[in-house]
Amino acid sequence: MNVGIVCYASLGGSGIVATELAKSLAGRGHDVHVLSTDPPFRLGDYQPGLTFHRVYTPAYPLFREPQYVLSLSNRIVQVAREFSLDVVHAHYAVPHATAAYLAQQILLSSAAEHVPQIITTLHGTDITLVGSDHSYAETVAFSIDRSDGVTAVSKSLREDTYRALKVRKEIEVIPNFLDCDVHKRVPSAALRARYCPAGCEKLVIHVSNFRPVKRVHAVVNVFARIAEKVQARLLLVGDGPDLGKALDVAKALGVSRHVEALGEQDQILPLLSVSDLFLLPSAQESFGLAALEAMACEVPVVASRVGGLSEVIDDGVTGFLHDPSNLQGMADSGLRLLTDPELHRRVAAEGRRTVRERFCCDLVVPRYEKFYEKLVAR
Ligand code: GMT
Repeated sequence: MNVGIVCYASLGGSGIVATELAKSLAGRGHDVHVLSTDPPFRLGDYQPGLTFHRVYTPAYPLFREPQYVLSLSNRIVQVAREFSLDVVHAHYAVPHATAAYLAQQILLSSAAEHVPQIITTLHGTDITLVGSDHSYAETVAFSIDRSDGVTAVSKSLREDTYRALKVRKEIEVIPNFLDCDVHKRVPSAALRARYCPAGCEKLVIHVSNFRPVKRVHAVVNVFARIAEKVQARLLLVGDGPDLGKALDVAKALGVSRHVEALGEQDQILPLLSVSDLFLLPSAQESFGLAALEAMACEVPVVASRVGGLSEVIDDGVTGFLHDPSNLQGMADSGLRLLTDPELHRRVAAEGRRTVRERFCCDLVVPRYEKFYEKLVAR
């Protein structure tokens, strides 16, 4: 099949999933075309069957507003015509579902020989934060409804979509996934010693884009409670508007010297692999790809019981979930994991097993293929 994949290039779950899907589909013999403003950071080296198409949005001095929807639709039309796309798969509804729908209408009105089916995958904040905003909701709901096929990354997100938007379209749940051959623990004593030197016993980690929804202040707060009982260090991986706030909280709680901010990193497997505990106290999380990556590396996760996280983490078995406001509960679960080696071993192993049994690309990508085939055959 000839597949167009539209995604954001910036660090973020939807771009990662879209890129991994593109690579996996190309590996399975499809002709895959990724459309984005920049090469997504996980696109990696040349791979046969995988082509990147940059979306340019020219500036004009009279416009204060970037015209991304227009330039993206235009690029989809060009790529669809040139490569006879069977499917255009828009990751993140805002505004990708709208641009894809517009491109399809342009192709239909020009009596193009080949008009692709439009698939939209809902990722989370495109519904829960951005898409349901009063300023966008009508257009987003319309564009989702007009997609030929719609998927969501969790049951929770599917329900949120029906609740938050006037969407009637059937939504199929296809969970996020990882390449399990790549996403696994790769221990390194030297790296461990670098981040957890003499005097440090345990390494706690948080990876995100440091936006308010991630509640990074809560990460530091939970860590400070853990650090009262265990000699631990906290690695903050990623960057975003709330990083400064997190470091301020660390200072206020007297744990600054135990906290290290590493900024954005495109190689997180080595960092996860030397860690003992992952904290994810988000306000909302439609899936929690970061938690899945940690579990794949045998790092137990303590997270909020919100959104789709309970579809990824089996509370008490593959990690621990708490109400977002229950920071002491999160700290207690973290301490249990860090001080009980048998519990840690069991939860880490169960987490890894869950990833292997339910979330590996060889299990999930064929579900996307089937979804495409069903639509293309109509
Ligand atoms: O919040 C992010 O990390 C970015 C956002 C995105 O779309 O890039 O993440 C959402 O999509 C991810 C991939 O499907 C999910 O794993 C995240 O849970 C989801 N984020 C939220 O719902 C807050």
